[in-house]
Parts: sequence; structure tokens; C-alpha cells
Amino acid sequence: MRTINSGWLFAKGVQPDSAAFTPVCIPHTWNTDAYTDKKYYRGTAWYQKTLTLSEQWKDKQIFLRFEAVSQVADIYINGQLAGQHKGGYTAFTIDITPFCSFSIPNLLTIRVDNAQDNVPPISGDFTFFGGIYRDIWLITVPKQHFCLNNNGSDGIFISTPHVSESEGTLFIKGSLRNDATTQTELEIINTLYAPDGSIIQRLHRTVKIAPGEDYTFKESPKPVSNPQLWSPETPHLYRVETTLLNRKNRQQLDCVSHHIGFRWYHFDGENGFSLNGKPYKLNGICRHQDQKPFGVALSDEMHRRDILLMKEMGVNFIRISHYPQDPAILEQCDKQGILAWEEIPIIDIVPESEEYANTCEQNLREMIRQHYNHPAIITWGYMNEILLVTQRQYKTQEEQKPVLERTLALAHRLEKVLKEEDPYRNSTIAFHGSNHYNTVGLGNITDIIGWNLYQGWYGGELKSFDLFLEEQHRQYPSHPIIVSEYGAGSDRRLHSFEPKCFDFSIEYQQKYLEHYLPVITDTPYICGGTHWNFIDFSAALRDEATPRINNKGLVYSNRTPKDVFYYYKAMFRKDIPVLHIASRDWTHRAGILQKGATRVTQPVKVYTNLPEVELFLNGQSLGKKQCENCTASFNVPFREGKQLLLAKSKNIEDAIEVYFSPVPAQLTKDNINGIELAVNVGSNCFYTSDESQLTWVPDQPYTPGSWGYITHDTAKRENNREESTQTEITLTGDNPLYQTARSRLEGYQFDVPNGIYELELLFADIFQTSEKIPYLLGSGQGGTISLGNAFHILINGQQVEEACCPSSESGTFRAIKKRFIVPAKENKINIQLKTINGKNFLNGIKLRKL
Ligand code: GCB
Ligand code: CA
Repeated sequence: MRTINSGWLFAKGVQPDSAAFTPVCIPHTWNTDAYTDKKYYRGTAWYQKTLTLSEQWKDKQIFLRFEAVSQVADIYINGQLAGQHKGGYTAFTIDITPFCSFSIPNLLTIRVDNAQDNVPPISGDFTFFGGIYRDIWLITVPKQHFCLNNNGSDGIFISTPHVSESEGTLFIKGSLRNDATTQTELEIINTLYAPDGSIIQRLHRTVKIAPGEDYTFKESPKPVSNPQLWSPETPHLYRVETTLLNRKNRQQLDCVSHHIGFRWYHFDGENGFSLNGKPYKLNGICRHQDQKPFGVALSDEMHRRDILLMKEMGVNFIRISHYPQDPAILEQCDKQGILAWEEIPIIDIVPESEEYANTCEQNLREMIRQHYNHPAIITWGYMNEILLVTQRQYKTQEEQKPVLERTLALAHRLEKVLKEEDPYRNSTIAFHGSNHYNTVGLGNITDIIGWNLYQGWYGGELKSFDLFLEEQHRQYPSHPIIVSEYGAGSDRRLHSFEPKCFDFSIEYQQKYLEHYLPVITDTPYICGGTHWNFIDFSAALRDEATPRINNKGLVYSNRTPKDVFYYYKAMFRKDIPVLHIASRDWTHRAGILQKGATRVTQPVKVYTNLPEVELFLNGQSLGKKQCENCTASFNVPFREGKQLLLAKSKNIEDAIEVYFSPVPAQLTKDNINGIELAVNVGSNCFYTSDESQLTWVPDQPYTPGSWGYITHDTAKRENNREESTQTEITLTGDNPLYQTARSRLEGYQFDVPNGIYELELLFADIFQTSEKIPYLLGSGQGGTISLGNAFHILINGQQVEEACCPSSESGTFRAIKKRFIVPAKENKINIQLKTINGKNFLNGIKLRKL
């Protein structure tokens, strides 16, 4: 068995065009365009390679195994179709022997298509990257071999039906095949190895197998007494080696090896999860499989690295979402000790298609057979939020009826298949926060209910999370519950001391998770939770602060941990001390310096699992704090420039450098030089540009001597409001800065010493008004044109721009910057936006003395 990942040529297009082919290596995806374009390429593409087969393989059976091709693959050898596979996340094996030549090179052509609406997933909040993005293997075996024609599996299935502290039973089922033209006598040897490598048992059996026949054997080895149990804390792996010999000449024909583990577990509606007889909280996380800028074309070591990072964080459970993943993931889960839920991608809605349902069943069988032997896996899943789009798309009961019927039918069908394939593991399904699932009957099908809950993110209050679960438990006390998703987005450039739902500040994500995690941890009936998501992942259709990236990760796309990663680590790790100053996501700080003050005091949080922590600023103690919920918060008096924060507890320390830029509350001739006063108008957030590192401070109301938006007139004050959008603002690298605005402003004012200033106004029309008025911008066209929000701009009473209309100047949701050189008069700069259509607005403002 060897990889054939190199020497491939690739071209997009409906027909293979030899001119367009470029060299690539596998793993490969053609969809790195998903990082820049909502309409990433979904269509057909071709891979080609010449494959020279050694003469010595003439008497062998030749197979290709693809670990995954997204979404549909047609495999051609020397122009002949050798096989097809549907589904972008499961492996498949194709016997190419009849198509091969051993004298001349073979041409391997693979047609790949990622524009299918009949193959799961048809919908979902992630990019459907196309390509051959996992390894390809060339397998050559003698004519007598273990079956490779069984749903991408290797033909050997090992289960551990009964496990206790005193005894572990195992059961081995396997099939072999004779592709020769004569009958052969074979010997099958199963050897069981202990975790230390010593042999525990060896079982032999002989079999006569006719040409062209399959033979299935079953072995029930003697139970292992006092097995070393597998658990996340003790991932002891036994090993079963299954060998095939030619009875006559004792030649080895085939050999496969599997790690197995002895563990037992139980999901309970009242008492939560238990592992090996003890209550056990599933401290989990969901994982998507991509990494910017590589898409899903990750090497095995990148996959393994993710599991190691999770392990470092203290994770003992993973929801492999929303689809089966690389074999490297499962192997690493077994070895590192991470329990797993794996699922197939049936998401949002079940389309009306028998072919779709068949492919779902097929993919479910493939997943189970391919990953059956992994002790890490405890549950299989098959649907995610399947009523979400159903409910949105079909409003009336009548319209919903047929969709619900086929959804239920598919769920029942898959549940049956799942139990048939694997009677030893549990079944799971993930719902979104609606009781509808129960009322339509989906709640009674699987063993476990997963709830994807976002109270305090997509709507509602944080507290509603607790209440929802309480209510579910009250109504359905026998349903074992996993919080299968919860999370909030964050953007490292946004920070707030008054974090708000959906502001994408680092601080709101922390607040949200600091609420959710203790509820999961402290509620006995909740089996556990799987945070959404481990990584910031590719979701090409998303806008928000970081377009095309879903930013709910605990680590960034490049796997650098966010500070909140250490909250989890502090909560999950009991075996080591954890201490982390939670400000690595905010090292370039700014803040308002009050008149007469030399320092700006701001809170800094420390995440730790120790009871007490002391914080030092530039060597000076700021005192000790008791920790609660693994956090301690200190008020830190920052001065200008670089300074050192050091946290200490017991024998452990953590230190970071912070760069601080004070912004004077009152601008005077003594402090104004060198100040670049930048305000994130309409926002509670500090915004630091990645491009310039300049920090835009949160907006504030004007007070005499200072600066801010004006609300003298109480009637107008009610109209003046903060506005925001989740739509991407283009033509800027500072998208989030423009996504918030203040509208219906009375004015903006800076009280500053007289002199010459550079004033910059930032606009993006995020309102998409369709009002039509007769006022003509430019002129000459006649008739009415659609005119967006428009206003005259006045500075210190002087009109500097007539009828400024950002949406007609640049288009809606596009960034505009206007810079003016203006004098301050009577110690002030006053800006007025006099509305002539719709409403006035301002997204950002910046002032600098020349
Ligand atoms: C969900 C979905 C998941 C999304 C997530 C989100 O409920 O199951 O695929 O990515 O919410 O971030 O909105
Ligand atoms: Ca791989």
C-alpha cells in the first residue's frame, strides 16, 4: 500500500482540455477562491496522472483507495470508467485490475464535480471545497486477500460487546476473497497484542475458498481479564493483527492491523454520561477540517496537530462535524484519548429526491464501516438542524407536511441502518433551539439529542440558554442531552468594555462562553457540550466582521489560540496549573486619558485554574485576586507606550507586553501634537486596523471641552441612533469599522485649540434605501433616479460638500473616505450633516492637527 499523491495534472472545466492542465499534488482543492469570492467555483474539474505498474504486480489484484473526493468522482483508467463515488467525505476503493496494463503506462483520469444538489450536504454554513483533498493509495494484493470491496473499509470489523473492569470481550468479523481461478486453502491468524506489545492470544483457522468467492469468518477470542481500560486519561490500545497465509507454502498473502480499546459507556437522561462506570462530563469541541489559505487540502500532520491542540486544551470529546474526516483524525483520537461523535452531512433540509436519500444511506454505511474499529467513537450522527431551512422556506403547516414526512422517513430509515451496522454504539442527531423537533416526532428516534443553542448570540439572552435546557429536561427527562453546538463570533480587531451581542468583540465571545461553559459543567443531566467551533473556518457565504470566515473559533484559522482557548484550558485541565493573561488578543490598546491624569485604567483578565493570582505592572504589584469561574480581573493603570504585565500564582508565571496609546479626553495645545484621534462612530468597540495598527476608539456623546456626537435637542436625540450591518463593506481593509454607524446626527464636535487640522470622514451606506425623490444628483438625466441617503457636509458652518450621497458616489455597502483640511475656529471643529434625502449618517471620524 503506497500513496500516489504526486505527479498529477489538474484542470477546471466541463471537458478535459489538455492545454489547461497544471501540475498539482494531492491533497488538493480548487476552491481557494472561497476566501475571496462568495461564488467560489462549483462545477467540474479533472485530474490526470500516468500510472506505471510494475511487471511484478501482474499476478496481483490492484486497487485505488481515495480517502475523499468532493463531491462526486468518476474514475477512468485508459479511457474506461472504472467506478464512481458520491459523497465528498467518505473513502472509496476501486478494483482497477481489469483496466490495467503492465507493459505500458496507464492513464488515470478523474472527473470531480462539487456542484451536486443530490449529494449531501446540499446546504450548510461551510464551504463545499471541491477536489481530491485527501490521500490516494495504490493497493496491490495477492489474488487471495481481505475484502476491499466493502464500502471503503478494509474488510475487518472488531467490536468489544461487553466490557467491565474484570473482563473485556471482543469479537472479530472479517471477509476475504479469492480472485484467482483456482481453489486455495488458506489460514487466517488473528493475534491479539497487549498495550505493551506482548502477545495475549493467537487464533488460527483454515478455510478452502473457491475461485471468485468471498468468505466471511467470525472469531470470538477468549475474553481479556482485567483489561487496561481505554479512556481519555488512559488511552490504552490493544492491537489485533489479522493475517492471511497460503496453507501449503506458508506464504503471507495479506495482513491488516487495528488498534482497539476496552471501554464501556452510557448516556443517561437524568445522570448524564458515564465512562467505564463513572460519571464523566464530555468536555468537547466541534471541528471543521479547513485551514486558511489551504482550504481542506491539509496534510495528515496538520490534522494530527489539531487533535494535539485540543488535547492540550483539555478536550476529551470531539464532534467530528459535519461530516466524516481524515483517517489521521480518528487514529489520533484513539491514541491521544478523545471520545468522538462522527456524523454524515445531512443539513438544514431534506430535498425531495430518492437518489439523495440513497446516497445518505450509502454514506452512513461507508462512515460506519470505515471507522468501525476506532475505540474513540462512541456515537454516530446523521442530521444537523434539519428543520432550520424547512421552517424558513415553508411557512404553513400544509406546505411543511410533505417535507416533514420525508425528513422523518429518512431519519427512521437511517436509524435502522445505523443500528444494523453497529448495534453497540449510540445514535445522535443535532437540533437547533426549537421544540418543533419534539412535536414532529424527531425527538424520539435517536438515543441522544444534540442541541445547537445560540441564545445570546443569534437572539435572546444568555440566561435563556439555561432555561431552554431546563424546560427540555422537564418535558423529556429520559432524553440524554449533549449541547452539540454553542458559540459566539469574535474578531481580534474589535474590543469592548461594554461588549454587546453580535458586536464581534473578543470580549463578548468571552462573556458568552464564560456563561455557557459553567452551565454545561455544573448541570448533571447534561452529558456534555461541544463548543462551535474549534477553528475559525471557511464559510464562503458569510459576511459579518470577517467575511467568508465563521469566526466562532477558539483558535484562529492558523491555529494560534485566542485568549478564550485558555479559559477552556483552565476549566478543563485539572492535572496541571493553567495561568494565562487574557490579553494576547489585545496587545495594542488605546483608551481615553482624563484631564490631569497620567494613566488610563482598564481591566485585564487572567484565566487560571488556581485559586488566587497576583498581577504586576512593570514590576509593581497590583495586588492579589481570588479567582472565580477560572477568571480574575485586575484594574491596570496603563501609561503610554510599551509595558510589561506579569501574573504569578504558586510557581507559575505568565507575562506579556502591552502597547498603550492614550487619547486625551480634552485636546489642548499641550497634548494635541502627534495625536491621531480616530473614532469608531456608532460603536461600543475599539477597532484596531491590521493595516496601520491605528486604534479607533468607541463613540461618545459630546461634552464641552471634549469631543463626540451632539445631542442638544432632546427631540432629535431620540432619532439619533447606532446602526449596524452584517453585510460586508467592500473597498476597504477595515470592514468592521464601516459596519457600524450613527444615523440622524445633529452634529459632531471636537473642542480643540485653534489651528489647521486634517479631518477625515468615513461613510458607507449600510441602509440600502430604495426611496425615490425628485432631487437630481448631477443633473441632465431628467426624471427621477433612486437616490440614497444624502446630506450636505458643513464644517464650522461652511458647506464643504453639497449633497454628499455615498451610495451614488460609490454604491451601497462600499467604503468612502473624505479628507478635509480645515481650520479650527473659536477652539472648535463642528461638523454638520444636513439631510436632504433619507437620513444622514457617519461611520467613522478622524482628526489630526497639522
Ligand atoms: C449552526 C450550524 C453550524 C453553523 C453554526 C453557526 O447551528 O449547525 O453549521 O456554522 O450554527 O456558526 O451559525
Ligand atoms: Ca490523510
